[in-house]
Amino acid sequence: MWWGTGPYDALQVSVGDTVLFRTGAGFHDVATVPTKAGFDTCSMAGKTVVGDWTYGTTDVSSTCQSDSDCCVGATCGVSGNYVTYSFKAAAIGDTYFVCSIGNGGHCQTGQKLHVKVVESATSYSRQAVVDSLLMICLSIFFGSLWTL
Ligand SMILES: [Cu+2]
Repeated sequence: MWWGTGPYDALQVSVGDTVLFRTGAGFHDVATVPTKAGFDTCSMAGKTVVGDWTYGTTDVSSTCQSDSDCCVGATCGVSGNYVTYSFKAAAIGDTYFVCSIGNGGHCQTGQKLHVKVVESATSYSRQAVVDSLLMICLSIFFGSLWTL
């Protein structure tokens, strides 16, 4: 995900997937807002900054360093001249990512992304297997009725 040239369509991923944000070093941050309404209107109320860098550098900013929600573990990284933030889709649900720079100004230009986490593909295929087994059992059952 190139972070900076919105608008982006909502992105659907599976549990266990990772979404990697990559952006120009120190010109943008990565934050989340708690509601769809806040996302739609680019309201930064209740925002959580999850990745932030000193302006024009690949260094994690000092405010980020003293914030337990920001660049936790290995979530923030450097890739050449770019900085990265990786979001691990741990649970089903919606996360509303925005760039909060300019008190929502960057968000207004389309720098925001709705990530929808759905059940993992593996679970879906398991469900399909269960369904097809059920169909086989039913057809055996009905098949035996015909022979009675
Ligand atoms: Cu930005």
